[in-house]
Order: sequence, then structure tokens, then C-alpha cells
Amino acid sequence: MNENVSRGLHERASRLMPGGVNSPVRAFRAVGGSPIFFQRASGAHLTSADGDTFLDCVGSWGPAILGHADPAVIAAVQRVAVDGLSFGAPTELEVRFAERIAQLYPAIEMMRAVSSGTEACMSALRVARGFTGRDVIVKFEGCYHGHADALLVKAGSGAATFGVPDSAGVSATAAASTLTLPYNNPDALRTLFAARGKDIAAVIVEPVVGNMGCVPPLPGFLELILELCEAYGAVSILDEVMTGCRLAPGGAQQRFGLHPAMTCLGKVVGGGLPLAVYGGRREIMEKVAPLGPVYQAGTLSGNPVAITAGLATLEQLTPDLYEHLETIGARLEEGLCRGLKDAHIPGTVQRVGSMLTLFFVEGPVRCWSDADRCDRKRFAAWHRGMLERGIYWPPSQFEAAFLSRAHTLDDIDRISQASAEVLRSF
Ligand code: HOZ
Repeated sequence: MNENVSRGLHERASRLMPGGVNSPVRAFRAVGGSPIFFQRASGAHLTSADGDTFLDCVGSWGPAILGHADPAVIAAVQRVAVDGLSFGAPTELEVRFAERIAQLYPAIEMMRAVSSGTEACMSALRVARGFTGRDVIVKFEGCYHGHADALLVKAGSGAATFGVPDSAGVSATAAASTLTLPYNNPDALRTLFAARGKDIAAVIVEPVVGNMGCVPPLPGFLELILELCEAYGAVSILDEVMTGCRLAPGGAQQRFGLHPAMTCLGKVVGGGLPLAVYGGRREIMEKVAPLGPVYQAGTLSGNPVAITAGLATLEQLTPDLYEHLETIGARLEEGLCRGLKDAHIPGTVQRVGSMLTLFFVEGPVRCWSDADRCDRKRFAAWHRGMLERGIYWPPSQFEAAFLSRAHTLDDIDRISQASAEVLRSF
């Protein structure tokens, strides 16, 4: 692997961008070395600026469920782009997109398109506060819902990766109304509601956590959140930015049979372009301006090119796709576990569908304090070994890997073999 061009680019980038990147985890600080700069992606493969090809397990952190540069999505984007990139006015495309989302997510009776998952979660919280007239937000340690002030409290993803779960620059006032609980702990949730239930505006949760690595919910945990919210007049918000359209066309809520008050979507719904959605029960969403008093707006919201990429992706979310994702996901889980066992390395693989994490700690990992016990040094060495074998894995122990329609069984076996080889070398 030749990294000279990437290193040179990173040096130039570092003069102008913090860490030389536009999003922290990309900087490779958690795994050492300097980040690979990319030029092209196609199917399951990425080509670096150095001319190396990698088998990709990041999938742009989730959106690339069909594989990179899916021909139908690219063709649709090219067709629509010539008609104008942004109007700042409504289009028929947005109507078709909203109709499709409403079909896939019966709990979303009304919605807004925005440009990022951060924006979707931040707006959903504002609406929940406006609807309930209450301030308190409940989130779970290690869950990440974007970088809005009130949500950067005990956050996962990059915040966990760099050990700054409570960001500087967040005022005490912004953080004061955010209460955090351990994920998968029903007793803590019941106790909090018994004490503060009438103050709680919303509980926001990743239905399968991707941002402390992949952590599935224990049976009944999500149901309890929805039940308690309902009983106390609080708004339940499923943050399906990662899981939406990934675990099923209708996301985790379809997979687990849930009907939340509000939902946030991102990543897959935009097919690789900046697009996200928040929405939910009609009476809640009717609080949004111009119908109601909660303000939220955006010049690029509902951008026609992004909406087109989203629509062209949603059209391809067939049962075959999910069957394939389940098959390759299970095979990778099995292959990675075998590698750990054969090399006698303590670790566990957690997976739901096509999102998964190899944790360097004995499992199960049920919450942040479990994840926090991982051997980060070992992860960094493993990551480097995978990279040297042409596998591009998320450069943090606390992110999930994502598979796509473009991954073949041979690709999966190659990943498992590479992992086994690296683990044996420890
Ligand atoms: N925090 C994002 C995933 N959880 C990473 C985004 C990026 O670096 O592109």
C-alpha cells in the first residue's frame, strides 16, 4: 500500500481544516497513521488517491446500501441535475418522496425534509418541546444524534472515539435539560419517569445503536420507552438515521413492530446526497411553521437532486436486497467470530442485519460502560492490518461497519480471511 499522495494531501488539508478533515473520525486519530484520501468508488470498492483499491465496509457511514455509484441512482441524478440544482421552492419530486416515506413508515403521518441527520434530530427535539411545552430531553449514554448542543451530552460516535462525550462550547444551559441514562436499562428508565415523567418532553434513542459500535436493544427495551412516553405525555423519538431503510425498508420500527411518536431518517434516504427527514404524528408535526409556532427552515431542504437520489434508492429496497444483506451479514459475523476464536483473542461480534461491529472485549456489549472496556489499542492494530490487506473498515472501535448489495460472498470471505490473518499475527 502506497500512501504518499494521501499523506501529502493530508498535510495540505491539515493547514486549513481541523485534523485535515471535515468530520473528526475520518482523521484516523483513533487508529493512528494518516487518513486515506479517496478518488472514486464503485460497488463495494473504493479507489484511493494513491491508486490503491479497498474493499469498503464503511459505505459512507451508511448511505451506500446499494453499493457505491449505483447506475440507476447516478442516471437519475444526472437526468434531474440538468433541470437546475436548487430552486428554494417546492417541487413534485418532494411530494413523491414524502408519499413514499409515508408508505414505508406508517408512523410518519407528516414530515419535513432537511439536509443532515443532525438537523433532523435537532428539529425533532425542538418540535417535541414545542408540542409538550416541556424542556427535559432524555438520551442514552453512547447514543449519538448529531452535534446539536443539547445532544452532545455523553454522546457516542466521534465524541466517544476521542473521549470528549461532553463537548466544549456547549453551554451549561443547553446541556442542563438533557438527562442521560444507560442504554438497555429498563429499571433506570422507569425510575427516571417515576421521578421526572411530567417534565420530560422527549426520549430520543437509536433503536439499534450504531454509534458506540453496533448494540442491539434488549427485548422489550424500546417498547418500554414508547409505553412510558405515551403514559406520561412525552414524545418518543426513534433516531433511525442509521437504521432507517437499512434494517428493513421501514427501518428498525418495521423490523421490531414499533410505532413511535416521531422518527428521524437520514443516510440511506438520501442515497448518498445530503438529505434527511424528521416527522411523526400529525398533531405533533402540525406545530411546525407555518402551521404552528415551532420554527425550522432551510434553503437546501428538499433539494431536487438529493430527493431524486433518495427516490431512486428507495425504489430499489426490495425483499431480495434485505435477504442478501442478511446472508452476507451472518456470514461475516460467523467469519469474524471464527477468527477471534482461532486466535484466542477476547472479543465479540454484534450484528443486526447489515450493520455490525467487532468489539475487542468479551461480550455481550449492552451499553456504553460495556463498550468502553474495549481494547482500543488492539482495535487500532487490527484496523491497520485490515487496511494493509485492502479492507477499509471504520477507523474507530465505536462505529458500525455497513455492508451493501454490492458485497459478494467472496468479498465477505476475503474480509474474514484478512481479519483471521491479522488476529493470528497478534
Ligand atoms: N459520525 C459519523 C458516523 N457516526 C461519521 C461521519 C463522517 O465522518 O462522515
